[in-house]
Amino acid sequence: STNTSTYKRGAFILFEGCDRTGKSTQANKLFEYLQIKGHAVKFWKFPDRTTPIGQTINAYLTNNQELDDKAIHLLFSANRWECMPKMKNLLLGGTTIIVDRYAYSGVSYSASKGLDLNWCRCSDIGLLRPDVIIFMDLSTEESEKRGGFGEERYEKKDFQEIVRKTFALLKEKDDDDSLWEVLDAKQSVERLHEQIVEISLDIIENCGQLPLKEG
Ligand code: DGP
Ligand code: NA
Ligand code: NA
Repeated sequence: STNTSTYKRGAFILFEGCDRTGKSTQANKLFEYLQIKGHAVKFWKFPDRTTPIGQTINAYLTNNQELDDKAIHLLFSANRWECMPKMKNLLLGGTTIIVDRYAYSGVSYSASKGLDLNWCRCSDIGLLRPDVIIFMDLSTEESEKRGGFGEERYEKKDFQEIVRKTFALLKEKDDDDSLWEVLDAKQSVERLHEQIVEISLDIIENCGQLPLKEG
């Protein structure tokens, strides 16, 4: 017999933030933690550079290909859309997904180049919504101290400064402000991990009763 009362979908846990804020480190640590504890969990990284669209994005980010700002924006968005069926199936099947970057990076990075913020949001309308956004917040001075930025297109101090402000604006404009967990990324790796585990276990425990959100 089916017992719907014990059915639980997976949680969609999203990490967002500027470059060099420790996002990927924490996302990976959380993934390993949940795996060891026996949770059904998958890790997802955007942009997913392995698909044909992702390969074009990679060529753009590594400065090997030029593309119009709006065209690359739409490719980043398409890269998320192409993953939706798989992500949706996993979540409905009870697997928690830890996602490193998503549409919030999409809007923040593109709007920071001067594209209209509301135009930037359009192509992501209808994507699955995360259950929580763990936002790793760090001043650009601090992130630069951490061994400096890399060689990729957006990894420049002045630009990162604007991206950080745009992320803050997105949080402010979000109707669902409770979705955002802003963490001070200056703390130690272990201290941050403890907070992230606590937040995530709570989300995993409680999101099961809620439908997946699209919008
Ligand atoms: P990462 O692999 O996390 O270092 O991301 C690569 C770079 O691309 C990083 O500087 C952030 C940026 N980025 C990630 N997603 C998007 C997006 O959807 N749109 C734009 N314009 N930039 C993005
Ligand atoms: Na990067
Ligand atoms: Na992306």
